Amino acid sequence: MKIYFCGSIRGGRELALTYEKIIGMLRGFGTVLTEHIGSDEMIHNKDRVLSDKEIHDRDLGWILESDLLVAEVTVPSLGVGYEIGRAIEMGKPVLCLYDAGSGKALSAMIAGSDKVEMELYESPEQTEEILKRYFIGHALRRTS
Ligand code: 6K6
Repeated sequence: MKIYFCGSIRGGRELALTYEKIIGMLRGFGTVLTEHIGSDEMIHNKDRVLSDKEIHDRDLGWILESDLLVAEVTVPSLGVGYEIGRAIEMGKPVLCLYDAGSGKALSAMIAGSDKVEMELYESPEQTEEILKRYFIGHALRRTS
């Protein structure tokens, strides 16, 4: 199972630690293609040498290659919104995680889309239960 995880980079890094925790949990369900999103150091070291076009083309290639996309959508990010839209176009399943206690507004284009599965959480630890439920359901849908 190849998982593409999305989280804000240039939109703001205040939830980087949450991304790191979610990526750690996702590793229990498959290969995370975008492990660097949880680490400021990796983003700077790995991508400092890449142009924006190279980052865009590489990331789209990974979305195409992935089995599903998991997006943390609390911090508004143009890149995350774009990736969700492109993944939907490609027919990929999309799970969105949103911190309901963050006080941040979620775009209607995500909250109102019936092409994404939206899950609200109030602490990063809660996402573990959400992911377990989602991946068990996903595996069942694939075998039925
Ligand atoms: C280093 C410092 C600032 O930017 C970088 C390197 N940039 C990126 N590296 C890897 N993935 C990226 C980069 N910029 C955007 N992305 C993709 O878009 C990721 O897969 C994220 O899910 C999403 C973040 O978009 P923004 O708009 O918040 O940057």
